[in-house]
Amino acid sequence: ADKPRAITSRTDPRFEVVLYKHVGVEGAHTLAYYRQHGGYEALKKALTGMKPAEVTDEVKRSGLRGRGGAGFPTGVKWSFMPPVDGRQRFIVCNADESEPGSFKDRYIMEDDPHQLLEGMAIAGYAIGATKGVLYIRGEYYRAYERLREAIAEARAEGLLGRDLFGSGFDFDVILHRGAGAYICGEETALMNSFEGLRANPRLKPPFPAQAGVYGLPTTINNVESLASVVHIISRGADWFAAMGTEDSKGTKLYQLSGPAVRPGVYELPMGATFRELIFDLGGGVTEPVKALIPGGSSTPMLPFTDDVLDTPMDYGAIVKKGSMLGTGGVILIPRDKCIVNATWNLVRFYAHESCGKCTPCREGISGWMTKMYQKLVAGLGEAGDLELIEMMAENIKGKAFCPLADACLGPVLSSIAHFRDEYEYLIAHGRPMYTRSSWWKDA
Ligand code: L3W
Repeated sequence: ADKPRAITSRTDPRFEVVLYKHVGVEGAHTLAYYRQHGGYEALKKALTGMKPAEVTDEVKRSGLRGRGGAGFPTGVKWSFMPPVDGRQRFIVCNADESEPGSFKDRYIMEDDPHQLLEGMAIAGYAIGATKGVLYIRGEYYRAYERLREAIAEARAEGLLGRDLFGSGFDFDVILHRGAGAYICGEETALMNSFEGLRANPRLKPPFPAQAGVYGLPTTINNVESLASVVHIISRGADWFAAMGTEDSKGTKLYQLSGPAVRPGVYELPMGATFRELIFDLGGGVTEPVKALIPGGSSTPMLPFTDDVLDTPMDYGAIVKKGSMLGTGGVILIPRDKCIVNATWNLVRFYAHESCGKCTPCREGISGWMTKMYQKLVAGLGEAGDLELIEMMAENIKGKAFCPLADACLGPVLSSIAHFRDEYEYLIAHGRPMYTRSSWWKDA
């Protein structure tokens, strides 16, 4: 309870906080506050001074890449929308933030909801969508309430609805709550869930631009991506592209959890290093750490070495180290935590969240992989079990219907690759190398 809810690097003189500038400020969620601080000026600028294609070009030039985890270029995605043909089109905001270790979108929605609504309206204008669908994770009730109030305020002031800023452009937002399933963050499962269907992923292609919500042209972006658009339009693509690295532009919301002195959310220019995040801003660690997960639980863990700590947190550099940026949700794993049990915790999560549609995930992750980990953490592992897990992983990888099964293999294969000795110790001795774990009876 004494931990700060969200920290920004506002005190760091090297750069300006953009997306989180008003997060944590009392009253920042109100329309009055937002407008006092320049709110909806970017939307006005787009609607009254730019053609839709110019907005898309500006976002393309900025180099913004999707902040939901995959890093797909946002402006390029917008340009996949077919030519306007009279059919209803949708801009969908994926606010189903559920990736373990990710908690950045939440505070935008709770403390600065108009920033997101403005970003959605600008995106809607760019792609010709008059309807926005804001699909929010069911557990985010406070954020849901704040967004509901913000939508009502914006409608009352004519910032949502008909003929915005006298431009002739109509735009409104439908706020839809999920019911607590991680799979709804997968974009096609999200659309099924929104339509009232069971949240099974759909086959891609067709991509959402061709056949999205109700089979109509749709673009889906993450909360942080849409919030970034507001600033790209108000300050220009060059300003955004001047921050970051060659392949990763702008600022990014990094999340720090685990045994850090100051866990929280930090906004940094793309390409800041893990060391800056963990030590300069996070205040260091409260106990020895052996591994870090760079971008949410789906991204393979890396050993906590000087080489990894000095890696820039951008889309390219982390891939070279064998993992990926993902959502930027950095999780620290203490040295004294049994790695097999830590991994089992994640396997259990994916097994529970699998939708069961495809065999590799249903039988592979929720079935066999789960049984193997249950066996290991019970101290009943045998010679050959690790090879069996690796063989199973090889047969699941790339063969499941959506990324969920591969996401589970991230922690499994990386923990075996970097901490094989811990697995082997547990198998050989029937007890873990590190016993500071609540599950282990004689700890
Ligand atoms: C048109 C093409 N559109 C790709 C679009 C596609 C989507 C975006 C990214 O998973 C990752 C996953 C998690 N024509 C296209 C195209 N697109 N090719 O681009 O697509 P994709 O398939 O690369 O990724 P995805 O299915 O969106 C996202 C990882 O993120 N992750 C995060 C998970 C959880 C959260 C959360 O809780 N908020 O983000 C962490 O690592 O593993 O690999 O829009 O349609 N040819």
